[in-house]
Amino acid sequence: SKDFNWQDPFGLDQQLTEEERMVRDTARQYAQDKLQPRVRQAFRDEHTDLSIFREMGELGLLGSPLQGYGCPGVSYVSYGLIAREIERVDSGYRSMMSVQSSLVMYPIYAYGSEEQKQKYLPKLAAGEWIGCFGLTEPDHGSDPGSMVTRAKSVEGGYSLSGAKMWITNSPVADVFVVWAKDDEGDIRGFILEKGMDGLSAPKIEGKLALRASITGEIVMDEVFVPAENLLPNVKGLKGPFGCLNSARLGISWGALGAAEACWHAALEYTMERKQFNRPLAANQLIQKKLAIMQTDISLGLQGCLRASQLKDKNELAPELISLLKRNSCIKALEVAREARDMHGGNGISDEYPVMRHMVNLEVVNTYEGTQDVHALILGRAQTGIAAFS
Ligand code: TGC
Ligand code: FAD
Repeated sequence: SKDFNWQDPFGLDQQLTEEERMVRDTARQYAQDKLQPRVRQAFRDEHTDLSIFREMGELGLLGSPLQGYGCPGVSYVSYGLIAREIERVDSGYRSMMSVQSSLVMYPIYAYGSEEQKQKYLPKLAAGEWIGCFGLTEPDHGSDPGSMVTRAKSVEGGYSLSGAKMWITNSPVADVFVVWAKDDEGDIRGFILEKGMDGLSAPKIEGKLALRASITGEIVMDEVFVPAENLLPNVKGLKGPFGCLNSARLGISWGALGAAEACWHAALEYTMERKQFNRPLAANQLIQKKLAIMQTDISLGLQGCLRASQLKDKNELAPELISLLKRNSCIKALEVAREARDMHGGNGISDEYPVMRHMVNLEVVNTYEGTQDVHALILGRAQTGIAAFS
């Protein structure tokens, strides 16, 4: 009989290419050596460490699946493996990476002019510039198609007015990819830059989760945006959704990375901790919880691998991304809550990672489409009926 690897029941490792394993090892080493030691204090102080963008840039972790313009051009499997390793430490760090990669660099790469690509991508890839993505508005979250931000045609370009809400990185961003409706009512993408007249990005205070990643608004009061800053090659909601297809795939891997951290912490803790004169892990109830964690995580990762391989062949349907994003978030939250419970009183302390992961995963479950919105996308695919509209 073959050996059973309890940490990797499906042998995910053997299904990766040499390059994917190398990328995974680079990301893991960076995350464990450089991010893990900083996260507790960063979360406590609500501190976003901007040097992380540079460090990630140097290792090729920003815009990693893009080709050229200073990007490494690795597979989407590798992109997912990076997200998993970073989020094993903290969902906020993965957020910084995935917004920059999938929501800022990708739209410039996929919909931008040659001049835009040359101007922005190398600096974003190096982490010299920080980017943010403005789709959500105060009154339009799950339904971005109803956005009210306007791009009025004016001499030489556009005048943008409106507000975006809950925007990762915005208070520290140099580059803002903003979605707004033009005079015809079509959604278009614009590249704004820090310092433009009428543009501000106040920080949102009082976040109880994702505290290592800064979040803000984008307020635009007749910001003049030159015509050359319009993303020329896309129109309509498929613009922002095209970016979300990559970001959501990364989140599917990432959330399971956070879940793995919680599972392993729960195992270690219950092996060490004794009650009633024996390790907690000797109890059937505890072992069953560990088995459920192992099952949900390993099945989920196998799904992510399959989807990313399809993405690498350009054969991935957005509905499968919805299925995985939703499943990973739900399962990761369940794992984190159980792991928190298994740590007893210690579980609420930041000496242990479980409660931080648990509250972070509440955000991950909400952004990039809530679990119920993804359920409705899957419901529509089965019934042909769009229940949200
Ligand atoms: P719907 O009628 O379904 O579609 C409108 C147009 O968009 C196209 N489309 C897609 N294209 C590419 N990929 C996809 N996944 C697409 N989904 C839709 C569609 O083909 C259509 O094109 P066309 O040419 O026919 O016009 O649009 P709807 O308004 O009915 O959409 C409903 C719904 C619920 C599916 C959608 O609005 C939705 O997904 N809502 C969730 C909003 C969301 O995910 N927001 C994310 C904000 S960004 C963020 O959270 C970043 S956090 C990152 C971090 O910090 O890590
Ligand atoms: P709502 O849409 O008001 O939803 C509230 C509840 O109602 C949810 O449970 C939802 O599932 C449910 N609901 C909504 N519609 C329906 C329906 N038709 N049927 C049944 N239930 C429904 N956005 C960006 O553009 N860029 C970013 O960088 C970004 N970063 C973020 C970072 C953080 C920390 C957070 C918290 C959010 C971020 N977001 C970002 C915004 C995020 O995408 C939205 O919060 C999310 O899409 C949900 O929108 P909402 O908050 O307006 O909730």
